[in-house]
Amino acid sequence: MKINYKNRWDNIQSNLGEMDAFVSALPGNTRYLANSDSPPGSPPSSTMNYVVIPKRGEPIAITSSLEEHRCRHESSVKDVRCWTTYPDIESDGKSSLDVLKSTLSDIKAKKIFADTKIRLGRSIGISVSSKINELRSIKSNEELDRIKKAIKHSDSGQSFAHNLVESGEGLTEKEVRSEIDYFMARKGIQENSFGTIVASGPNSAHSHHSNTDRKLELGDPVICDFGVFWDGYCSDITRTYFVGGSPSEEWKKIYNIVMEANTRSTEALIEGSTGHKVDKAGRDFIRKKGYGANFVHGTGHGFGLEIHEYPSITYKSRVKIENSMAVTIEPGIYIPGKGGIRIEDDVLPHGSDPIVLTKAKKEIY
Ligand SMILES: [Mn+2]
Repeated sequence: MKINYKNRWDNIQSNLGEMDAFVSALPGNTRYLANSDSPPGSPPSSTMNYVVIPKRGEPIAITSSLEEHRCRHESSVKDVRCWTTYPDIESDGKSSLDVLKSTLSDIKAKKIFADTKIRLGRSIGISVSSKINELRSIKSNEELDRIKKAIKHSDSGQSFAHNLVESGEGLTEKEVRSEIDYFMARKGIQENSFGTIVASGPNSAHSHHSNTDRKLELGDPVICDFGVFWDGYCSDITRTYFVGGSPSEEWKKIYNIVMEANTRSTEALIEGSTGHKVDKAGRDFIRKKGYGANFVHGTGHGFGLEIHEYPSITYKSRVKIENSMAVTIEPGIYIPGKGGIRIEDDVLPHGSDPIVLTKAKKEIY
């Protein structure tokens, strides 16, 4: 199913009010408006510096000579304007800002919305608007199609990781990471959503660990947190496994507290609820079991074109939950010096029956 860019441009235009144009400069947003099928890469995070959506007429993309040909090939925007500092190359200006200024003058834009601050001088009134984040948070069927494919590959990566970790005594975190990444790369994924995290034993107490040469020991909890891009959209999943396959009674107890918190927050993800209530549902259970101080992060976040996007599901979040607002639910308990457990799913609000998109097994211990 093809992405309907015209729809996205129309939505932006109908939210312009008194403004003459919307200028997008953030990579997730330029991809949303002009090129969703390519993953962000690293670098560049987008082939375009700016996408301009005028009140009337066709959108304009601004790119550098380095990216021009790829941009013309991949972008849904037909009017591509190029900047370069090289005299041999035909261009519309010497910097992205030069080309943006001349473009805004061409379309006679005096007042604009932008997704971030841009230094345009005094002649143009600029207001920062986050409306595009809200539009992006509600996923269309075409987007969900891509997200589900990304999830399918990270699910199979998890079932690979499950076997590897349980029988992986003596392997280093980096070795486990490499095996998981290679397994998913061979399945034809575009790229990883972020650097795959394998955190073992005491290292699993750090919610965002960077992989080390530590060798997996029998009985260790091992947090495996990763995701992949498929046709420009990503997935994000965490499971915790135990080396040897049989955790101590204490770890088993903590594992099942996190499982229950995951279930409670997932069940609270209903249309019309709030981010706060979703966070509180799992957090209250963890607190009641005596681990309130060990759940050190928010419950989840939106994902799609980027691994972290609007909304965030935290204790302070006021966001109203809407159908098809794809988010993660990822409670965790971390005990400094000992280790941690995190169980993360990708979930889609759907009336009062949220749909858990991630299928990798978690009822394990
Ligand atoms: Mn996450």
